[in-house]
Amino acid sequence: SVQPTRADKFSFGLWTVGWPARDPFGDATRAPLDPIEAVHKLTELGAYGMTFHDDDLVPFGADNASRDEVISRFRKALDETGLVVPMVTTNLFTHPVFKDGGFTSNDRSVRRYALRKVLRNIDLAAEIGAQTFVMWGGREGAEYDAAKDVRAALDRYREAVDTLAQYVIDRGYGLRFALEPKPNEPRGDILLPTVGHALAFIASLDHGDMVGLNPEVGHEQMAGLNFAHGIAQALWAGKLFHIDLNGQRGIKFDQDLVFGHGDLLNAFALVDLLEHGGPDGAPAYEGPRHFDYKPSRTEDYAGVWESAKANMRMYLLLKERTTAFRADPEVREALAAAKVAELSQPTLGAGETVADLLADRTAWEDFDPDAKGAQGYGFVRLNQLMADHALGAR
Ligand code: 3MF
Ligand code: MG
Ligand code: MG
Ligand code: MG
Repeated sequence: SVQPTRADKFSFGLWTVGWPARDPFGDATRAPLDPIEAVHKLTELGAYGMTFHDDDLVPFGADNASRDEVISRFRKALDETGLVVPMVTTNLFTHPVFKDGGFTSNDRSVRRYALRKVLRNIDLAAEIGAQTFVMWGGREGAEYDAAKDVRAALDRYREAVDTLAQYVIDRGYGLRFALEPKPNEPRGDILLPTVGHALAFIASLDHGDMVGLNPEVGHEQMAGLNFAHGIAQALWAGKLFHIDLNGQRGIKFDQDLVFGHGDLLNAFALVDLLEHGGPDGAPAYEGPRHFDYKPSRTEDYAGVWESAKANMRMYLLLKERTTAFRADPEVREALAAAKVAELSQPTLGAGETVADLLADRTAWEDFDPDAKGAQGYGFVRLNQLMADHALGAR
């Protein structure tokens, strides 16, 4: 069915449906959205969760009394609806104090303040029952090469993440961290620009076991990269802790379109991987299906809720189509002809040594590279079958 239910684990950032549509060239086109209304509306539409930045819920600089009041009002709405908060994230990018970064600002006092802000937010995340704490370092970067010592910045980034992870251990919180890569925007160049850069960074941490990724469709596609490939590598590394689903049309500014409204075939491949890429065709990812999109600036609130529905509908349509794709006997035959499963077979035999390989005449002396070079792989036929299924033609 393409009717969303809680079992689908759809979640939305409060900053997505709540985006008043201010952009660098124009004013807001929508009035602010009350977080309580967002909780009720998203529940009605079939979502199971909502996520937020500290400052989405409690305005930056609010005093303790008003902070407590906002949070208790919000918790009441969660209790009434049963909506959960699987993830909380942190805003180290809006206030001018973070214009040169939070964890990696050249100014040490700003770095200390950023850590304090995040520690406070981690307490809230644990209190509200989140499992994942996402960190997107949108201001951790530079425009000018001489202005940033990138190796020192990575040292400070590592120091910050390890410090926060140690705090989570000391407090006994069950939280895990997920870093969100992005190549640029708002900084000219952001640190940890892609899934691959972030994986290499995580491998250098003291508490790397508690730290994974929150990759976003558009962030990889902004750099011309294949998102489904990035997710496959994150899964391969055991680091897909969370995901930001949305749409992007090629290498340009961060569009944050509805999921599937950008590169539809890559979205098909992604849902196929998430839903059927585990052992024996089981899902490869069990976490929230989280949307981080922006309802376009042209939309009023009716359009906002239509776009929220569109995200879930696109995901469920693709889930349905990928299930049909996997069940189609002709697809199975085309996959076999393309030797897709043969790649899972180790290149050396069980117990085979390099000496054995050197002694195997079929691997070299009797191997006919010209004959093998002439063979067709049938990949285009396979891709057309995928396109047929994506278009509902089979
Ligand atoms: C920016 C983003 C961010 C992150 C968020 C952490 C404002 O392009 O994607 O959204 O997703 O800060 O979840
Ligand atoms: Mg984004
Ligand atoms: Mg985006
Ligand atoms: Mg995001």
